[in-house]
Amino acid sequence: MQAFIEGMPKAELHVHIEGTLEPELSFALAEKNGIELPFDSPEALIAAYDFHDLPSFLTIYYAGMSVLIDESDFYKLTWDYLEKAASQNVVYTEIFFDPQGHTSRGVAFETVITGIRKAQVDAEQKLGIRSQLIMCFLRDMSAESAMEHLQMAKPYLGWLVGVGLDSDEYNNPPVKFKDVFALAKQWGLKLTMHCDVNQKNTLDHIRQVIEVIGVDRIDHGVNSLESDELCELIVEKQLGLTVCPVSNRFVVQSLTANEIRTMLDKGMLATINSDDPAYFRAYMNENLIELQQEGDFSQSELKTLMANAFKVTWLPEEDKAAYL
Ligand code: ES4
Ligand code: ZN
Repeated sequence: MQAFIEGMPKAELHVHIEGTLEPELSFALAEKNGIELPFDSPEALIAAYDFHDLPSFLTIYYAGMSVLIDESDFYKLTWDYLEKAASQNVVYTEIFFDPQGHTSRGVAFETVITGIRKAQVDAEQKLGIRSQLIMCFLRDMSAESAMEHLQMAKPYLGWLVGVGLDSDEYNNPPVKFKDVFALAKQWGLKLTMHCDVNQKNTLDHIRQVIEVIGVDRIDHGVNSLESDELCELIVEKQLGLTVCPVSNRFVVQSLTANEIRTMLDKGMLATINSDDPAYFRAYMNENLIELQQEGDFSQSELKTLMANAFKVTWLPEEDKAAYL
């Protein structure tokens, strides 16, 4: 089964590039940039990963970004992720980035997006892994800040396939960003938003992303199973759900294997993803292997999960067909 999983051509649709920052690279960049880390070694840094909910994770995740300063840092971060993903037979990936996590520290938008883009182009040429970029807004910052960042992205629209919404969901509903997402849609960008697992007002948020924002996909969205009506809407609209099993374990102490199987049984387009693989210590293969073990998934179910991912990618239809 492990060999089957490792050998499958895979697509990943929910991975935060800042969440792929490995402790070893953190140390190398800290040294290069003259930044002092409050740990003696990469191992000590990993030992300090103490996540039990979204806020406790996000604190560590944002602190980790402090070593990313110049274009070459964003290049190396992205290159290393793409190299790792390619080594796991990921043939296509849609990558999130959080520009506000960098501009708020004085790093220019252009520095961030150019470093990421150059690595994407090189990785496609040299490693054969194709990728597209999704700009996320931090939902615990203002709608005005999100709008400013959307405007900053205007000269780079050709490098973006869509926009997303991440960070702390508490008291930050999707509708807060209605105008920002409406403009992004007008500009031809695809839309997705996080509806993280077990957040306050989670069913309201899922309803908002579908009915008010009009998203093309939902990130996580596991709690939709609590409402037959929302499940039916998700099936009817053929919305992909980018579920992240190992990430879920930090919030609900489960890889949500039962929920993922229920989604498949209902005809919902569930997909499997790594979210923040360096922090959660699990890339695509590890997510799939652990999920298979928890839920005793068959090869046919795993194939369905991966076919779902290719179906709901934001590739042109004719390119999608090549993978299905
Ligand atoms: C995230 Cl797991 C998770 N949830 C919300 N926002 C995020 N950004 C990076 N990882
Ligand atoms: Zn995420």
